[in-house]
Amino acid sequence: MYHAKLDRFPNDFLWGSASAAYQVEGAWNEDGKGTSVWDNFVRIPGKTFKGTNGNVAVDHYHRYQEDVALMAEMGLKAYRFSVSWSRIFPAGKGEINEAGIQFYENLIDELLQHQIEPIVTLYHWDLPQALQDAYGGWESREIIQDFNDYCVALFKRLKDKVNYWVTLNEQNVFISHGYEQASHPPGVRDRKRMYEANHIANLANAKAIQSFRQIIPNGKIGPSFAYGPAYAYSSNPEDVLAAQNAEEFNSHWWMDVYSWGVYPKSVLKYLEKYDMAPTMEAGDEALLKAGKPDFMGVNYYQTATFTASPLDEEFVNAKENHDGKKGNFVENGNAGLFKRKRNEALETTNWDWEIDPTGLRIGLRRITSRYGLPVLVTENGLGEFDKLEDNSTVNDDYRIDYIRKHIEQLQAAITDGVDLLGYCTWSFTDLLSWLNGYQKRYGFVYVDRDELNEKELRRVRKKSFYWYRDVIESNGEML
Ligand code: BGP
Repeated sequence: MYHAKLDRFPNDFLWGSASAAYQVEGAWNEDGKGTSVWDNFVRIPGKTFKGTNGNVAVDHYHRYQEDVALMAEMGLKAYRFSVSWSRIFPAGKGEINEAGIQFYENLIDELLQHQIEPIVTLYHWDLPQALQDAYGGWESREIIQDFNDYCVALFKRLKDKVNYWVTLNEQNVFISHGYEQASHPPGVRDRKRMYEANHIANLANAKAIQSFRQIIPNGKIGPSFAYGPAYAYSSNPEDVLAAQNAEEFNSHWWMDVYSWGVYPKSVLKYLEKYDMAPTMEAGDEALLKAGKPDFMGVNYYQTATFTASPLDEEFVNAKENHDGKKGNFVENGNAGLFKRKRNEALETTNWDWEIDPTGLRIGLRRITSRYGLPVLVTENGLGEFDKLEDNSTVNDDYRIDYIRKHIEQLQAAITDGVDLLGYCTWSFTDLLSWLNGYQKRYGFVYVDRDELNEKELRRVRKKSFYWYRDVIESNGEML
């Protein structure tokens, strides 16, 4: 669809930026915080790039006022951040840790004073270790009640201050990395357990939304889904079918449940055949159906391109690129369903992520036609090496170019009819990339630290900082 003239961004469009507790806060054991599964996982040798961890991260916990002042200077309209469950309930449940909740209240007050809309993510992967130990975390139905109690505590405390809430960040990522690839906690490789844990996470998500309706009836809530729209490698119908398989297994499997409370039929039938289907108990379907979100949160980084894969195909384990040395792509997939190929039409980042602004529009369109829900882009951005020049600036024209092209596609999507609430870049300041250390940078604000040396953690405005400020000020006119 080409348009002679594009619609404008709505006047209340949420120009934002995002982060997650473990990646920015630091203060991992301060003010009564309990240990999270990530606090421990990063200590296992070989799990993260150069053994990096978030003990100090970028020290947002102590420097939030300075960071919010920078957001205000930029004119940011919204800031998405996550609450660390083990700050609120150090053992995952029980008594509220007042000092922990106070930190978030202070942060929110600071944002509101500067007219920045807080978008609160309830779960961005840092599960209290106590719940992992007590009953295996996401593998037990006990977590549904505990997650609900934690969410309700936050809803009640923050209901007059926070309108926008995100339930689970990238359930598809933390579940598949945690239980299939073993690259996130709890480091399991077992697909049957993965589908069980995923079903329990779906129930927890739905229950939290159900509670939200009672406590904050006028607020907005939804999950953040890591959506990588599937493309066919060629027009060969076998490839088209492989892409459809990938879309159903990798995306509809989650988004259908969020939106409609049902699993896609063909995937469910396949899992039943291989004895991997999740256990459905009485009441599950009703609960899933009661958890309909107000919007689909979308974290978008790239599309994925697929070709057919025969039943007897064998895949080598995909070699992950965590050091920024380009050219590591290895074909991988699911025998009998699909095989992922490099899309030669697209450039990649140094971490081998394909750069595809049009894919964002395609994804937003697919969500709009299939689910009819408003969309909030909760993450999008470029992870790259940055160079601090003259100790005072970073000329990150590549990041400006990346974000500009994605914003252009947002505007086209709005013109196509997508109901878009806002756009949060990943990220505001530089931060810890879970498995890639500190050298893979995403921010508008450079943080002067490296993998092993925290230095002074000085904040430096990058060129993209001033550029995004102008974008916001002109409501997307000046790109
Ligand atoms: C998403 C996560 C973010 C962030 C981002 C960039 O999957 O929600 O927390 O990390 O990806 O990924 P990475 O840090 O691996 O480059």
